[in-house]
Amino acid sequence: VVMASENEAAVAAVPSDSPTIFDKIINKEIPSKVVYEDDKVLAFRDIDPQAPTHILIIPKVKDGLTGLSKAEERHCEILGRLLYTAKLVAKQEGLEDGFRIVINDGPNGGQSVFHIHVHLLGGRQMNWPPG
Ligand code: IU
Repeated sequence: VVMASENEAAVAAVPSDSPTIFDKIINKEIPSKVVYEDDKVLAFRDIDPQAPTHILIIPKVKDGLTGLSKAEERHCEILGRLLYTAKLVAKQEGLEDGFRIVINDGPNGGQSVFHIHVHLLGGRQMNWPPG
C-alpha cells in the first residue's frame, strides 16, 4: 500500500510485536545506507530524509521494544546505548552546531514502524514546537 504521507502511515499503522522492515534492514535482506554498526545497534540513513542528516538508530534485537511506551527496566541498557550511539553518529556526521533526537510513539506521536528507533536530525535549523 502506498501511503500519501508518513502521517497517514502512522495513523494507519497497527502496533504489533511482529517483525518489521527494520529486521530485514538489520539482516541486510534489503539494502540501507549504514553509517554505524556494532553488535547491539545499527544506524542507517532514513529513506525519506527530513533534514540534510536524518539517521535512524535501532537495536538489533527488539526484545518487545516496539516503542518507548513498551519499555521495561530490562531495556534501560539498550535505551542508553541508542542515545549514546546518536551522539557518536552526530559527531561522525559533523553536526557540531547541534542536532535533534526524536522518538515517535503511537498514533499521536506519528510512529509508523513498531521497532523502537531514535531519529537523529541535523544539518539545518530545527523548529520549535515540532509539528
Ligand atoms: P516513525 O518514527 O515510525 O514515523 O519513523 C519511521 C521512519 O522509518 C520514517 O522516517 C521512514 O522514512 C523510515 N523508513 C525507512 O527509513 N526505511 C523504510 O524502509 C521504511 C521507513 I517502511
